[in-house]
Amino acid sequence: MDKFSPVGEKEITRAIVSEFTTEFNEYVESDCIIVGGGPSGLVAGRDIARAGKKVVIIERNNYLGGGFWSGGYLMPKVTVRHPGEKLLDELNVPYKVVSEGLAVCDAPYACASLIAAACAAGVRVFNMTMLEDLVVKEGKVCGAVINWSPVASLPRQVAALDPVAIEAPVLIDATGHDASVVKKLEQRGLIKIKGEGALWIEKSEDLIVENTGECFPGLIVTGMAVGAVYGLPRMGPTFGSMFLSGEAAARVVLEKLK
Ligand code: 48H
Repeated sequence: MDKFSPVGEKEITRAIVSEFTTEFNEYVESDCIIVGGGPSGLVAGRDIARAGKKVVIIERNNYLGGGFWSGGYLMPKVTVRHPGEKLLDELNVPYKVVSEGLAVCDAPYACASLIAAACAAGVRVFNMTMLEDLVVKEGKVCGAVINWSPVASLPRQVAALDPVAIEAPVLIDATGHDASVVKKLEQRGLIKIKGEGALWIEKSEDLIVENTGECFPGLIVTGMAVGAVYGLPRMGPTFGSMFLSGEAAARVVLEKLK
């Protein structure tokens, strides 16, 4: 049996610290910052990175995927209404067509495949990192103020820590129901959020995709955050519009970066 190499504590610590700081330094300035690593943010990131752009996902949890892991209820199956299954085809995720226009697949399989596709495309991920505020200059969003997630739960007197700013000409709010990024603008009276509407599956998904776009100069909104901003009906446990909204957000970003 092969023995492990004699590498010890200090080499491991240096490997992590130097790799992270080099990468972080490089991504202090990106083409696009995506806040939220759920399905819409991952799809958007994948497509933007595939176009050769420098894109970073800021995710407050230690895992990516958001609500995609659990799919629907406490039953890890994801439903996708047509044409959302095209993404499953691209990712080679097996699914079953259970009725006309409705596919079902395993949530962990689909979520893991999407994360792998985003990473393979070149998306950088800063997890355990949360958006605290925005950089807004002359009426345009042009950066994110971030901090490590555990800092948020520390008492103020313990953690009198200054946040960290990173820059990009365009940001995406992919924070789901919370619309946390747009909320930062609302807190300053720069925008008004309508709040998510009640469930209406047949209406919801087309509206989410149609309304995906720039909601404030420099800020694109995608996924469930679109519903929260514009007061659109929600769709419950079905995910096709999250994929299509992520694709639409990427198209808007790439157009702006031209
Ligand atoms: C860093 C943050 C912050 C922050 C939040 O909820 P998500 O999965 O979002 P979407 O829009 O890609 O997908 C929504 C889908 O999961 C869903 O809930 C559906 C389809 N619901 C329908 C219905 O009717 O209920 O992911 C958002 C991600 C999460 O991972 C959060 O942890 C993260 O954003 N996040 N990350 N800083 N301030 N706020």
